[in-house]
Amino acid sequence: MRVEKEVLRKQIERNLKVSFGKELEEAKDFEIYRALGQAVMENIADNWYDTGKLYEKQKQAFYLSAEFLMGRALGNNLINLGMLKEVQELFDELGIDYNKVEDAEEDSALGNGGLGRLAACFLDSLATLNLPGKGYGIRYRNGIFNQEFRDGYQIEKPETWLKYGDVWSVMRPDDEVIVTFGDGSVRAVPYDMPIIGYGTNNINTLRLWEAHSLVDLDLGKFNQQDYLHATQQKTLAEDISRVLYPNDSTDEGKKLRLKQQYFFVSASLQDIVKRYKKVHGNDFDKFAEFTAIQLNDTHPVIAIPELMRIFIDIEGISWEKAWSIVEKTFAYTNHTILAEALEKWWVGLYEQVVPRVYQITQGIDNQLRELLEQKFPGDKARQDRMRIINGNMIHMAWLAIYGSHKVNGVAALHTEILKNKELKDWYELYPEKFLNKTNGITQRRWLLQSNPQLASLITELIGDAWITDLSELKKLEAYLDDEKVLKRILDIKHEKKVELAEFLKRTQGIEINPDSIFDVQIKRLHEYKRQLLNIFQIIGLYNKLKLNPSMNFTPVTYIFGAKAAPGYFVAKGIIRLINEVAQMINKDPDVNSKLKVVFVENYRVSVAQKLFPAADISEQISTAGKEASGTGNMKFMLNGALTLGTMDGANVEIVEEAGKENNYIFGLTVKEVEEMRANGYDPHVPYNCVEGLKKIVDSLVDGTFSDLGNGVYGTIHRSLMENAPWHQADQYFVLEDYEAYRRTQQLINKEYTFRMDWARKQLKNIANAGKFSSDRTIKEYAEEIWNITPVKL
Ligand code: B1N
Repeated sequence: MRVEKEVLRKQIERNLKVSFGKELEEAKDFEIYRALGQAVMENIADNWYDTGKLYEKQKQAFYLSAEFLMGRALGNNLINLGMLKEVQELFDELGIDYNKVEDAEEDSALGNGGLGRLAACFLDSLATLNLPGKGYGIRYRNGIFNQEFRDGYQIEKPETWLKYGDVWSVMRPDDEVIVTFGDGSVRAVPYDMPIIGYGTNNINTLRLWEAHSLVDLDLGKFNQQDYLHATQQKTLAEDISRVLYPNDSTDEGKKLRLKQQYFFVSASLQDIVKRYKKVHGNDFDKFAEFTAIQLNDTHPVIAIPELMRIFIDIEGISWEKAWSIVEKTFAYTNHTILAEALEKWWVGLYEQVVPRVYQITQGIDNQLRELLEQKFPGDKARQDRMRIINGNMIHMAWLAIYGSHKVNGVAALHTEILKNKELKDWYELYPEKFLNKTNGITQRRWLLQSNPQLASLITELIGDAWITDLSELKKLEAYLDDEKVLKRILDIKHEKKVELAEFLKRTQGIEINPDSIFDVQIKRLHEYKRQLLNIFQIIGLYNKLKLNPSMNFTPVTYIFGAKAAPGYFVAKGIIRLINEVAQMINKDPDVNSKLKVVFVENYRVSVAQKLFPAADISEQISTAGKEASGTGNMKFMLNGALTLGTMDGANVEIVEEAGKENNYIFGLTVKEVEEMRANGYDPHVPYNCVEGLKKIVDSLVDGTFSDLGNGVYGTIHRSLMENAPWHQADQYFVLEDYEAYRRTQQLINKEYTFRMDWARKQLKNIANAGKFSSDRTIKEYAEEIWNITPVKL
């Protein structure tokens, strides 16, 4: 988009005057950020409107998701509009520090982790590819909590991104709808965010719903001076979109969570049907020809009975016809096989919250039972396993598969596990429904924006086509033996490490050495992701360095970033342990020139953008079979970090593309994990046999470390060493994989010193990251699931 610098300056000055009553010279960074954001919104208004009109007559894909983890918008929007350079020049002329203005924006953090960030990357790709697609979700007033450390423990603070409103959202009062629950109705008010494609005029939309009360104030109660109850209804309604549930990969099962799900699903479907009728009238025969709805995990799956309700009760369509449209409309993505994540609702709760939808869900369950008796006559066990309503619980994944025409996993290995294990019964019933869609990330945010130095080098070498076609990176292989290029890759990595070191000094007062290896594990805290394995290896290293200070060793900085679900006791204990080990090591003059441990506080998208480019090693060490895909692994790869990982999730495909010899793969495979489980794994074997391991494990309970009396270290120790009714000892194979992990770390420590060989491995990874663009993923969804085609403004 071409906007003259002079015009932009005038817009900013005008907005500062209108919104804040200030001249440019008096304005604070935050106010300038707002004024610039407003100017962007003004400049895109026509294209945004025209894109909406253009899509009306097309088949559209609607991405229903309880989470969108967008991060900051300013830098990304300016880059995608092609305005960043002009803005930076203008700010230079005006003596404004652009970076400070960018930093004034709060992250939009309406998600927990990978699932929410994937949704955000998908929106970027849809817009960039000129695909008629739209996101629907919830406008949580409070996103994922802010994390602080006190005594090494995580403390949660409310996140308040909407404290001063949001410059990127536009309220659309005319599109308000009513959502009705068993105990009353609320207003759903939509806010639209523009999703600006890179190098195109198309501007897509993310529509987020806010819950409001039908009545603002009970005047009767107010007049009786009962002020608390006078606003009670308002508060109860607004509670629905108040806060994001902070669980990643666990089911909450709470009434408010079900209300949130039904709230945004019902509002979105009403919106979709209304728009369809505007163009096609009451002819619903073509509904599925013009509408594709993707269900992002089971969180929006109540959409299946809800669309049935709308068709039958409101549009007067027969059950049979309604069902055939529904099946053709929906598709479902599964993101995890963890048992604790599988959503099941208690029938009593579900019936109370959505009574009519419950009746329809019963109807769907009955219909499925008939089908199962037909397909598997007499196979009572199988029929029971597959029932949607079973033992007073409603199984949302089964509802999703039955009501969708396509079901996908998020990496090749994950999809195979779905077909052969977790969803085997369903795969046997509907083999044609299942397919894989390996996740991806947007190179616009994760390379072009986060690592402009590497982006420039790449563009200098192979041109800039990679920005919208990441497979172009393959051309970088021509430089594998070009020492000048390899040297520049090393220099850029060093520059990003210096930038990160400065950031950590400024924000946490910690000094780290950019010449040390930066070994980074950033992801939600979960036992299956095995941050514990990482810190155990560090403790072992510390013990060894203490005994042998002159040991040949390349200095390493271990960097962690992770939030724990507030109710996840063990995860919070692991955070405390990492912080305690960090403190012990960092203050020990015997080792702290060689070893450092940093736990980055309040890890989030904007901080991730500084961490990925600075990493030498990408820690992807989940127990094989547990991580559905991972997407951080792809961001590291694209920025030239080598993967230290297990054969899990998309790691498998990463090393398939870049070569095992250019990464560091270790540990049990899925098959080996299964065999060990079947043959009875006893963690006492590695505990007693692996050198140094007993001392590490015992340090949890022998007084070396202290959990300050809450008993969490004891709990962790028992979870490793003792069987319990609900899990096997060391169910994530931390002790079993320890030695292989330690050896691989040792190998890295040596190979890192061969700088040119290391740089070549980096380049191999970068050059083969093309597959992991979300552009590729979205093209596959568009062609194989949604059947939508690009239409350019
Ligand atoms: O989804 C990501 C994957 O890359 C990760 O491997 C996977 O763990 C993640 C309930 C989840 N699976 N399930 C969730 C999130 C919130 C919630 O309330 C489950 N997140 C994933 C993208 O495919």
